[in-house]
Amino acid sequence: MDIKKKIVAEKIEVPVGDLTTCDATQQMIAKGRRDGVETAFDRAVNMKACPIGADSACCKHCFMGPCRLNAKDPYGKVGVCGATIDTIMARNFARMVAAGGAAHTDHGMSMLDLFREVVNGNIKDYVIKDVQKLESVAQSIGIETEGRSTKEIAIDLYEALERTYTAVDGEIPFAKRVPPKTLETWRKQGVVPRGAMREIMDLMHRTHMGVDQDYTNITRQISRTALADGWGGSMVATEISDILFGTPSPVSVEVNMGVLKEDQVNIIIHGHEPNLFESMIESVHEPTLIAAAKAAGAKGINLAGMCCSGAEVLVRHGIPHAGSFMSTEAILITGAVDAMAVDVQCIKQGLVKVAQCYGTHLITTNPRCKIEGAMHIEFHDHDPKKSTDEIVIKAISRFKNRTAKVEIPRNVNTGVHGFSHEYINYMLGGSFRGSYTPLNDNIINGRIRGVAGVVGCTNARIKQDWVHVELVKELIKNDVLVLQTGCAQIALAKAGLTTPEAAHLAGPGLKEVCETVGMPPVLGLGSCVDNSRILIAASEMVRTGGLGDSIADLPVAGCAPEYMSEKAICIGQYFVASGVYTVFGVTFPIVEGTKFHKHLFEEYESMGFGKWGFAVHPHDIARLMIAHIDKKRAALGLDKGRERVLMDMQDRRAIDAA
Ligand code: SF4
Ligand code: MSK
Repeated sequence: MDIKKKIVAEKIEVPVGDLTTCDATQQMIAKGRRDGVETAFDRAVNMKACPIGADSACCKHCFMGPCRLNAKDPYGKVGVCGATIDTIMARNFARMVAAGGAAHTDHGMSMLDLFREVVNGNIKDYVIKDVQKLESVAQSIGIETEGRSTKEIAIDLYEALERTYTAVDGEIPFAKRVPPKTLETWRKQGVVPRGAMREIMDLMHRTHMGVDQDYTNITRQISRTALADGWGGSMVATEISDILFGTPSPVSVEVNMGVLKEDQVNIIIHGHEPNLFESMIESVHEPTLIAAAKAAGAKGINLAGMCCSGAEVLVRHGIPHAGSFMSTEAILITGAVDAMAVDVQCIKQGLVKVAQCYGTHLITTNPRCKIEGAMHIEFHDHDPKKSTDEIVIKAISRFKNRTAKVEIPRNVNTGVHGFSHEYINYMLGGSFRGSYTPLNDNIINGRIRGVAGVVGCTNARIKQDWVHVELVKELIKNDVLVLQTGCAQIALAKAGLTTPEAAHLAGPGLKEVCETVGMPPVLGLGSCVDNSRILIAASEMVRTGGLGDSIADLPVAGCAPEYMSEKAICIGQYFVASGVYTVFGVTFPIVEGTKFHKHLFEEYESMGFGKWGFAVHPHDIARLMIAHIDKKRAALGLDKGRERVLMDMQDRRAIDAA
């Protein structure tokens, strides 16, 4: 036995079927173990999460600490400075929101930088692809479009949207899209965001040692910052990406590791920002590079996405998607990946070792994200093909010199994705009477019980995909239409639930609607920044009428059952602050029974917002979400339209908790 295998053998090994329900990922974890290669799945088993950190009961905001409190007796101790458990947890939560919000808003700012340079004519490789979207976004924030040139509108839009980041006072531009009653709540509670830079700076300041030590006041700024992401940075990222690269519409697409091709040069793009991928699409179609690949003995160049980079082009171009966050190391174990190019966010450092074992080129491209041991080929918007062509050349050279044994799982699934809120509008109403009226009508008449957003990551501490799939099956069985973004939709695509045929798994009402329209019961909307599409869809439902005056009135609920990132916490908070009941799984970084917990999980709803929920088992999560949807239906007087459902004690407890 060589040294590597011995080390693996000394560690705890869990059967692959307990780690993931994804057959392809199971196959690759098993192969990795045979090859002496470990992944995050193996590391998670061998590294117990720190229990104090998991409860967020520790503080390291100054050097009189770190101070550890006891989650079992949360009020039995305070930090050296006297900070209570509520202050400590609120500050920790705040910094997660600041980091998650910064990631999304910086992504949005990169898109806005690109847009400015395109509009000013300094960048020629990208153009405004969707003029209609440009005009509708401009109109939504009061920019005149009638009789004006595309360039004039685009300049005004850039200048207006810059305030999403820089506004030191006032309200961000997309506040104009918020339903009036929801906006009224925000103004009353003092959470309408200024520019993201201001909000994040404010949140970091007040969570410094010795500043804000009132958890309710910290929470106010947490919400304001999160809203600066959801209705600010993330929304800018989505809208500008649509303007530059096209607004998604449904496309049938292949997912899973079987999209790799043994006889072709395989390139994976992983990360978040679509500009790298868009340029890579150009490069792999470059005749000279295709000829070079053929000269190296390949049949062609095969491009696939992973994670949210993959989700961006899956919904816009139907480029195959090879897997979610937790499958990114596993796919390298196939030995078939010639290059994996990454930009920002959710890129595991563990990829470096796995790539080295199989001779794959792991290439970082963004100055914000270099990884020790990875090759760096910097990507520049002003000359994008220089970088992506070079990545293709590296991949071809690795193909030519492939030494790793190739084993590609055969799993390929097909799903339909690309349901932008614009397309949902069109799909339900047709091109002449496109509107959300049919959706609202079907909710009012009870065919559709409500709408759920099931979004977010996959996580090494929970069986990959299992919660996503079981939860969504339970929701659609109960006539709840499901909207998805990020890695979540890949789990459902692999399970075959993103096809119109999956309607047979839905309850009778939802099934009827899906069959009439020809849509799946699970609609994939895009990447994790595209949760902003769900906010717009919710606003549209309010505007259309019949379902209350604010987002908080809607029979909707959100969930990230396998989340792992700080971005997810920020997303959860902006949904809660927008009025949505939002349930998270895995673990929750607040001690139950504390005042801060009560504030977010109970009091927040009475202030006009949504609130947080938590459960781990998919059926428990479904029960909480459905009970909340039913509560909102009852408040709207819509409970008469549906058949009475016999409830057991567990269901009643869920309603009480919701
Ligand atoms: Fe401890 Fe207070 Fe310093 Fe935090 S800020 S580490 S609780 S002394
Ligand atoms: S990539 S944030 S694992 S959805 Fe957006 Fe997936 Fe979550 Fe990263």
